[in-house]
Amino acid sequence: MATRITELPDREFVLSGNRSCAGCGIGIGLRAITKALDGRMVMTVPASCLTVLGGMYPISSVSVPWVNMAFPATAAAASGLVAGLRAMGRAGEMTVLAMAGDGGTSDIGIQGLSGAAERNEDFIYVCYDNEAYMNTGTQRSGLTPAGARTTTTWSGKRENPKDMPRIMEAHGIPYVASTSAAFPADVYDKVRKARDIHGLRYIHMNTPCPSGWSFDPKDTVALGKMAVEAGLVVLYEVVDGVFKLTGRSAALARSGKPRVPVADYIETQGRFRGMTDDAVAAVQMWVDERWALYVARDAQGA
Ligand SMILES: Cc1ncc(C[n+]2csc(CCOP(=O)(O)OP(=O)(O)O)c2C)c(N)n1
Ligand code: SF4
Ligand SMILES: [Mg+2]
Repeated sequence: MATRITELPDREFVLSGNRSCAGCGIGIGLRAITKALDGRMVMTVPASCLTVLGGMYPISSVSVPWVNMAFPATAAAASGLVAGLRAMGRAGEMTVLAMAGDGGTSDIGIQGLSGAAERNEDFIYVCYDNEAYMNTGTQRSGLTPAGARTTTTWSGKRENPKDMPRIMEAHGIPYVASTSAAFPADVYDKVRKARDIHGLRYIHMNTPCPSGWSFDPKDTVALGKMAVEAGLVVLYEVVDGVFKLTGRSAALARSGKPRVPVADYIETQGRFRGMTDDAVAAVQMWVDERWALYVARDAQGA
């Protein structure tokens, strides 16, 4: 049964007073992840906003072991941590967690991740997706949505984002999931399930970013939820090739009620300012096609 948010363990591994911006979605997601692993873990993290959240040596705001890694090398570092624990006879003692941003995952880190997935290395990889290179001041990544203005897409990005979970699925790994930091209990349940599976487990987590998306920090959770209501972010998991919608996305599909229009979501954020009606309609069509595919896969379990 799905965990309720009030049932999440009280123990905190992400401490207060960290250096991320107010309202950052990453901390919300990381709290749920560390709770799901009971802190029995070692993390590796590349250059990103997550390293800022973690803090600079000798100060850390996260009370689990953490290895900072070069930008493209997260999955290679995680593979090394797994091999090291195995060599020490300590492989069963803790989970190796690789956690990287959308740029560090879908662009610069994809070769190491693909290699690790091909070898089915025994770690969990979480891509937290704030939809741009935020740590360096908001440049577009392969996961930035169409229409979003960044410092490298002044008039709005033209391309739709890559489907990173499907790329990972194509590697035939045992577990792939899509979640959102706006639903911490959904994050918790997916990491908990992944913890007990061996091999490479990939979890894609949407993390709203008030600074880069240009919205009021108090609205992080509301906007994250709205993205799910619009079908822009879909909650699902694929266990040994079997696809299932989960949580709010499953309820939405079963209700048959209309999704929130993409235009309403776009209106909430400064990054989409100036998007033409045609560009919004194109994104709506893209979302509708993907949603139909998800619903069909859910019905087939494939
Ligand atoms: C090889 C290399 N190129 C560029 C950088 C500069 N850099 C550091 S963090 C970062 C952005 C990371 O973006 P993402 O992975 O999406 O994480 P976010 O900052 O959004 O959390 C960049 C470009 C670097 N550290 N190393
Ligand atoms: S720029 Fe965005 S992702 Fe980075 S710390 Fe600030 S709110 Fe979080
Ligand atoms: Mg990013």
